[in-house]
Amino acid sequence: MERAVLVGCGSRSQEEEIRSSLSELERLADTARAIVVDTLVQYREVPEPAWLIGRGKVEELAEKVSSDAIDVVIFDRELSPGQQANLDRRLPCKVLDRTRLILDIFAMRAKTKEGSIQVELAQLEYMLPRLAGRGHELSRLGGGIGTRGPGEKKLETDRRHIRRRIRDLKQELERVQKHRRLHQSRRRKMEMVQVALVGYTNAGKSTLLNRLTGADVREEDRLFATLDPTSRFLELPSGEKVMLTDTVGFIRNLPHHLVEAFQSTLEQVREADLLLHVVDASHPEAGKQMIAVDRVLKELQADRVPTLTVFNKADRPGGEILTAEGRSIRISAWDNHDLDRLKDEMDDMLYAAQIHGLAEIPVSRGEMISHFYQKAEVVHSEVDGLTLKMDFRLPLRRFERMSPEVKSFIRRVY
Ligand SMILES: Nc1nc2c(ncn2[C@@H]2O[C@H](COP(=O)(O)OP(=O)(O)OP(=O)(O)O)[C@@H](O)[C@H]2O)c(=O)[nH]1
Ligand SMILES: [Mg+2]
Repeated sequence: MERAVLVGCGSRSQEEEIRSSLSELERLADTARAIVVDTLVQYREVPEPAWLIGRGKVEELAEKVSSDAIDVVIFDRELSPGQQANLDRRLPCKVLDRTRLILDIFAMRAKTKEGSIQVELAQLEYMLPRLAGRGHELSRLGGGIGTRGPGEKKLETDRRHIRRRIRDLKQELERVQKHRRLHQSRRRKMEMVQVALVGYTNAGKSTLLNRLTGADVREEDRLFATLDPTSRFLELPSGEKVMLTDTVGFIRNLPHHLVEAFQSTLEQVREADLLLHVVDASHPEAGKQMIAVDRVLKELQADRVPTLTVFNKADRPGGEILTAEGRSIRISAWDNHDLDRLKDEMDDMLYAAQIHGLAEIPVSRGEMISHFYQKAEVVHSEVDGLTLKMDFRLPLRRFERMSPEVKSFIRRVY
């Protein structure tokens, strides 16, 4: 285990924010398998351009590193390439920032090929401007936190090699994604109604997927337990089947390179018919976490997707009184009755809108007639010569997903 010191900074007026962000950083450091020995905070109105924190504080830090045998100093803010270089020179240990730590955790967690490539790309794009020809200094730091690539292999630190590696990874990613799209049969997916679980890390997304569908995704009281999306069928009380997908959790100041690298995985969020925004309502910072999630959804252009806010962990005493912009529901993922209420609510949001229609089908097309009887509620039907005329009713969403061939028998919709 590596011994770490955490450093937070900002103006006095942000004291509370700085404290809570630091306690989150501590959980992140723990996830990356570091022991947090100490935490320093410096209040300054304006950050020092060359060092982020004041020069005196840097000296204090350097002393602590030597006397307490510290392996790594982790700053709670993103360091500019210049600040990184100066701190690297002055502090006799590894210097990381929040972004690099999150990237490192993602590297530990990546399981699938696609996930691994995406993380490594984000890591290299982050590192490139920070090397400034000093690749040898980074390699001097040895391994451990901040240098881990996917599968715990060491990250490339030579600039020339990094550039080539980025090019290769991008090509490989394209190939892997093409392959995935082919194999998951996009057409079939399009016909399925998609519901995506989104939310802050540790909100209970995987727990909900497991409880609702009997899936077996790892749920853990840790940050970023899930990286790769898992999808399962879920049958709603109406009998409609939807595809429910668990996604990677968000966090405040989610590294931009990561959001970019995960764009294609997160396509499922943008293309979903419904989002379940899961909130840990027992968390003292739940309100802020909701804002952070909304921000990422906007960045992913998913802020237009209909959303049900799920205030989870209602079995625990709550911190804040929470409200959501659209529809919301309070539940505990442990409570079966609550899960039924949640499914009813999903049904309502997805299938309440109904349409009526009139179809005319030749009586010889028995299979088409039975298709309508299966998919729609036939209100009235009569035979007119060689044609069967039927008045039917069905959820709008199901109508939208009918194939052009089926639709060609529909004369009127109202
Ligand atoms: N008390 C209580 N705990 C819950 C509830 N739902 C989930 N948890 C716990 O919260 C922790 C996080 O749950 P996960 O399902 O792993 O959270 P997640 O949103 O998938 O987290 P990431 O994958 O890290 O983004 C676990 O320890 C769960 O057991 C709930 O309704 N009540
Ligand atoms: Mg999860």
